[in-house]
Amino acid sequence: MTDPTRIAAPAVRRGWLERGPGPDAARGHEDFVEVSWDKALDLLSTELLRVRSEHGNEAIYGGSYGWASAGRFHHAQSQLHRFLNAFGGFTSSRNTYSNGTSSVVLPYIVGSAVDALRNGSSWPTIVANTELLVAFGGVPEKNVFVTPGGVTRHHTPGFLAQLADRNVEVALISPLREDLPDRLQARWYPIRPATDTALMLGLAHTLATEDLHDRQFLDRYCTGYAEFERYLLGAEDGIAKDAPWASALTEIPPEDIVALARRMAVHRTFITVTWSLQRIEHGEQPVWAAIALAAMLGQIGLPGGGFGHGYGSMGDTGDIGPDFRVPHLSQGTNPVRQFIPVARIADMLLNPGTRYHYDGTERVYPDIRLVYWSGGNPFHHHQDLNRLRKAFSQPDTVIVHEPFWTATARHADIVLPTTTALEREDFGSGRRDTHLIAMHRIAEPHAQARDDYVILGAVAARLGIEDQFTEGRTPREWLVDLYESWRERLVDQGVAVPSFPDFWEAGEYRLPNDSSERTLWSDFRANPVAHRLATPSGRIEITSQRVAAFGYDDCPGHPAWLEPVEWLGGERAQRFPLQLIANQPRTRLHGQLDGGAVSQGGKVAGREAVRLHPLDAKPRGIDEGDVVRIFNDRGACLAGAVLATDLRPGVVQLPTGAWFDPVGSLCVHGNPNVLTADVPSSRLSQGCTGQHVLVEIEPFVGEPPGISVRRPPVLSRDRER
Ligand SMILES: Nc1nc2c(c(=O)[nH]1)N[C@H]1C(S)=C(S)[C@@H](COP(=O)(O)OP(=O)(O)OC[C@H]3O[C@@H](n4cnc5c(=O)[nH]c(N)nc54)[C@H](O)[C@@H]3O)O[C@H]1N2
Ligand SMILES: Nc1nc2c(c(=O)[nH]1)N[C@H]1C(S)=C(S)[C@@H](COP(=O)(O)OP(=O)(O)OC[C@H]3O[C@@H](n4cnc5c(=O)[nH]c(N)nc54)[C@H](O)[C@@H]3O)O[C@H]1N2
Ligand SMILES: [Mo]
Repeated sequence: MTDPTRIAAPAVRRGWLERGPGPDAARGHEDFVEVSWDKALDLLSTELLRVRSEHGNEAIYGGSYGWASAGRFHHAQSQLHRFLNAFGGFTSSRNTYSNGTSSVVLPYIVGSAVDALRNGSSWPTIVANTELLVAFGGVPEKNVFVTPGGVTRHHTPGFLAQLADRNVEVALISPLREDLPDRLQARWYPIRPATDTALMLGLAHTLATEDLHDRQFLDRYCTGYAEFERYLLGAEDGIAKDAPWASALTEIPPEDIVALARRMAVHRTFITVTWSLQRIEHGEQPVWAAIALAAMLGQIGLPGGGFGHGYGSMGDTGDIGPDFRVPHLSQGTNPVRQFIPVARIADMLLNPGTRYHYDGTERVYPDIRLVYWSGGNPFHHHQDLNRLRKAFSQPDTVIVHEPFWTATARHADIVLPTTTALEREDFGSGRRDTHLIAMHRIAEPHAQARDDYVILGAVAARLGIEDQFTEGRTPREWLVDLYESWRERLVDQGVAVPSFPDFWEAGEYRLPNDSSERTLWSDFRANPVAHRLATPSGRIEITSQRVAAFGYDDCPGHPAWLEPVEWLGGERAQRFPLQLIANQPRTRLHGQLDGGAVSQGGKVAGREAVRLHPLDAKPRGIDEGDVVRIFNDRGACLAGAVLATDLRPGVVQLPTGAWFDPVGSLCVHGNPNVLTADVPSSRLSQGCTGQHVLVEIEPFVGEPPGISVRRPPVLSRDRER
């Protein structure tokens, strides 16, 4: 709450204040001038009006991707979208960095992305019925403590303990042993990163050639298996995707692949794929191949069998709360149709007017003049940050609301300090949560910080849209109103819900209708006609004619092995021979509270810890605790070395989230996104591929540069104040 990097007062970049709006390479390199709230809000409203009248609403990019903090009413992105909609709309973003590849490809395979991503089989059903859990990417326990909106009960660790108690057999397929709790006694298959599809194909080939596949299931519930089988057998390309073939790519012994396939065929088998597997080049393939594999086993729709996505990726996956909408603020509607797939932000800013492919269509990037961000940190979440810096020099104006001086705030022109969730009132609940909690204010706003809602309300007043945006309510009045209208609907359905004052005092309300017994696609299995999937065939499409018809060579019509660029088996690995896994951090949510004690406690030599195998460290002269330089041809970062044997040699792990702290193209703090490539998963989904990147590592010689991002940028006071 009182970190030195809290933003104390509205601030304007000096160059923007002195020279006015316009593209500027100085953005992110200049000092700031603190101004009064009135001056900041006047500048902001005048600039919004200028951009709208000169370039139209489409020139405003308000995608504003990011998590912000827990709480439903003060959700920063919803507030901003509601405001911009009232102002006439904005260019928006689609999908997520989390599962933006799956959310585009799943509808072609199973008719909907929502089913697999939100309504997956519940943990209790899995615990009670699964005999063999084949976990691609593991079930990383570090990830399950968060869900958007704020999760109130942490159930997943308990379910993992139950799995261990029942001695469920687990195959952990991951380059990192720690992706599954030790107590599960999994068999570890330390796969070469990015080759899961090859392993799945090898397993599928074994099932097909040993006649272990469920022909009846494939006939009745699926379409396009025959074409996929021809690919498996190598009918067209002459390459059988058999266990030896898969072994050469995955570096898992062929006999282990065959043995695993046979075990999968005789047991109730649950195949899970973490979201990380689709956050890479050709990320559609492991998801599609896993569904094809589960279909061949014929257990989709059976309790404890079939396919699951995102177990261990988030707290809500498999959780037992109801499928329920808790009170939330309406965003209104956006009159502007223009959007981008969210991870194409830098492409859009750098290439206005350029054509690109997306989901079977050809689109054109808009010409953005004003970027408005609230509740997100693109200098955390986007790839190739040196390229993003160039992209951020393009617009006329960048506006950021933040509680902290993040790198994104430092790359803005107008920076407005906001409260944190601790400094205001709200209610919180995550998807599949079992409770709605009252979030009481526990501290006064820091310095001059204001709620996003209050800031946007004041801008709305200057723009003549205050009534539309605020409807005349204070935040407390909104909370009461949203809660009470939600309560009325439930009471009409016969559910007992306390009044707002009672809820607020009790501090929480247990939501009705737990759904602890749940099997994905059980209805479809019971009656594939009445519950047909929303695919063209109504069935699971192991081959999709629609996807095939798009003609994308980076996403053909059925699951296939497509060689990525950033992998250990390719040409690029000769220059950069280590595969860096940039996964979610154990000690924080993304870049949030990086200055706090928990996150700082995990740093090594003041930088983010990079874990590497002694077999990779020793030949490079790297010892435990050394400051190392991690680099490739896009950039470099410093990190603190930790030697570990629970990861595959050749693989190094540096989580995301160290605040970007650039000195030239070097991040001195250890943000992996200076290294990652800004390339999409494919032309189909245009999803984020930040999980993998090839690098080289060397000891850092000499005195390492200090960390400056732990202090605010240089600030001076406006003379008029
Ligand atoms: N290399 C690589 N990159 C990745 C990933 C990866 O696997 N590898 N994963 C990606 C994924 S899955 C995601 S979801 C993204 C996450 O990326 P983001 O969601 O952008 O990251 P956060 O750090 O959560 O950013 C939220 C920001 O909101 C601010 N904030 C908190 N409360 C408030 C508030 O009330 N108001 C306002 N205005 N701001 C507030 C916080 O201080 C914080 O800076 O990162 C992606 N980036
Ligand atoms: N503590 C914490 N929890 C979080 C978050 C956070 O920032 N901090 N972020 C949340 C968000 S927004 C999201 S979207 C989810 C993301 O959930 P995920 O994307 O599933 O999480 P990651 O930790 O990035 O990756 C999970 C594991 O996949 C493994 N993996 C990487 N590459 C490969 C591969 O090629 N093959 C195989 N088999 N395994 C591989 C890695 O070892 C990694 O630990 O996490 C959520 N949970
Ligand atoms: Mo995410």
